[in-house]
Formats: sequence, C-alpha cells, structure tokens
Amino acid sequence: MCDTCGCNQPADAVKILLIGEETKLMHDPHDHEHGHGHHHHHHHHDHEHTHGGKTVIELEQDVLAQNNRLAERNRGYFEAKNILALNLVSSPGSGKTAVLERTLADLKDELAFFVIEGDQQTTRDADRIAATGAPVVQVNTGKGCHLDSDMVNRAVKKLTPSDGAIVMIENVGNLVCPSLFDLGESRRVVIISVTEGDDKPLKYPDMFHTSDLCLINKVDLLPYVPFDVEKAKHYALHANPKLQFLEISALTGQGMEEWYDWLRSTKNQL
Ligand SMILES: Nc1nc2c(ncn2[C@@H]2O[C@H](COP(=O)(O)OP(=O)(O)OP(=O)(O)O)[C@@H](O)[C@H]2O)c(=O)[nH]1
Ligand SMILES: [Mg+2]
Repeated sequence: MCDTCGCNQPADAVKILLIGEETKLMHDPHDHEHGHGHHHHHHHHDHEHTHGGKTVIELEQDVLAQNNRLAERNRGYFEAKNILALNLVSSPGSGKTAVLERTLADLKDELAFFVIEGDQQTTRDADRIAATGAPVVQVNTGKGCHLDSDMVNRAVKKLTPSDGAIVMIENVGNLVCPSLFDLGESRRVVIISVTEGDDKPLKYPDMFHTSDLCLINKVDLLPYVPFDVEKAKHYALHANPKLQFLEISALTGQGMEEWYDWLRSTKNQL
C-alpha cells in the first residue's frame, strides 16, 4: 500500500461536507492547520512501528482487512435499499466529473442520483455536481490518495440516498491506490482518456483487473492524439478478460447513450 505517502492518516483529518450547508468551513485556515498537525503526529507514530518489511506488511493487511469489513456493511446497506452504487476511478483529469455532469443532466428526470465526491482538497467538483441539482457530499481526504469504506460510510449518512437511487462515488484521481480499497460499491467503473496513452492498462493493471466497465473518454480527440483504441482494450483485457468497454465523449455526447443503457440494465440486474 502507500504507507509513506500519507494514506494512513487519522479519521479526523478527513473532511466530509454536505454541499450547500457547510461549504464555508472549507475556507477556515485554522481548520486546515489543525488537520495538518494531526497528520504529522500520526505519521511519526506510524513510522516508529513500521520498521522492517514484516511489520509494514502486517499493518497493511490490517488496514485492508478493516476496510473490507466496513465495505461489506456498505454493500449490505446499498443492497437493502436497492441502490446501484458505482465507484468511478481514473487518473486525474480523465473526465470523471465531466461524465457525471452530463449523465446527471441527461437522466435527472428518469433516475435519482446521489453523488459522493472524493478529492484531496477543495469543493470544486462537488460544486460542479451541485449545479446539476443532484444532492452531493464532498469528502476531502487531505493527504490521502484514495477513498476508503469508512469515508463512504460517513458520507452516505450525510447524503441519505433514497431507495432505488444510483449513488455515484467519484474517487480521488489516482490509478494506483484506489484499486486496493473496496468501498462496498455494486460496480467499479474505470475511466481512461485518449490523451493518456494506450499503454496505461499495461502499466497500472490492478485498476483494470478490479473494474467491471472501462469508459474510454475524450474520443473526440482521437484525430489529434496517438492512441490505439484496440491496443488499449487488448492490454486491459490482459489484466481482466471480463472487462467491458464503451467509447464515449463527455464533451460531444458521443457514445453516452450506450453508457446510459449500461446504467439502466445494470440497475435492473440488482
Ligand atoms: N475534449 C474533451 N475534453 C474532456 C472530455 N471530458 C472531460 N474533458 C475535459 O478534461 C478536463 C478534466 O475533466 P474532469 O471532469 O475535471 O476530470 P476528472 O477526472 O474529474 O479530474 P479529477 O477530479 O481532478 O481527477 C476538463 O477540462 C474537461 O473539460 C471529453 O470527452 N473530451
Ligand atoms: Mg473530478
């Protein structure tokens, strides 16, 4: 895992905000300093106990086992309420928020959407989602580079999604760490954009291995960038032979109807 990069911070370093009510807290500098100080203390503490490979591995297994237990509770909650929960993962800037914005605008009269936005800092993405009219909670992970099941559990309590809804969870932009953390989602959707290079599934196989659907976004840019769609699919299928693909553009709307059909049919399979 990412023990040296700050993932293992205390729960109170994470901020969970229901947009529209507490957003102004974000700009309180005292609040920021408080979280930072805690992180440093915690990091030092961790470090003392994680010398030597064996101890580090045990700590990581413990963190992941605890995450998996709470993820199963989240999954039970979603199942009981007939909610389709999607974990959207990608590297920064692949278009997670853009796909959400367009989807929410196009389907808002047909399906009830609730959104959890994960970012290290700011409410920028949550503000973009709030503009579509969907209820949204922002999770600021501070130093953390992924969402975990506890953050989603706490965010869902603020969000209070209705029965039969779709809960969209936009993970922190990162193709590595989020692959390790089950959030209790019904399906995982990885987004890759054509500006990133077609070798990404080869270099970051875990994210493709753990996903159910791969959206290949920004296909409007294919005439201008060297990206071989078939090669990208080939590499991704090597990591996960069951992976499905859809080629889309959140900008022009190309392929979005197929994505909406996937949402409808996946929801009906619950
Ligand atoms: N040309 C083109 N640009 C796109 C498309 N989708 C998104 N973009 C642009 O790509 C940039 C990043 O999009 P975002 O939706 O913010 O990406 P993200 O994955 O949410 O980024 P992070 O939350 O920072 O990880 C923005 O400037 C978008 O306008 C697309 O289909 N085509
Ligand atoms: Mg985003």
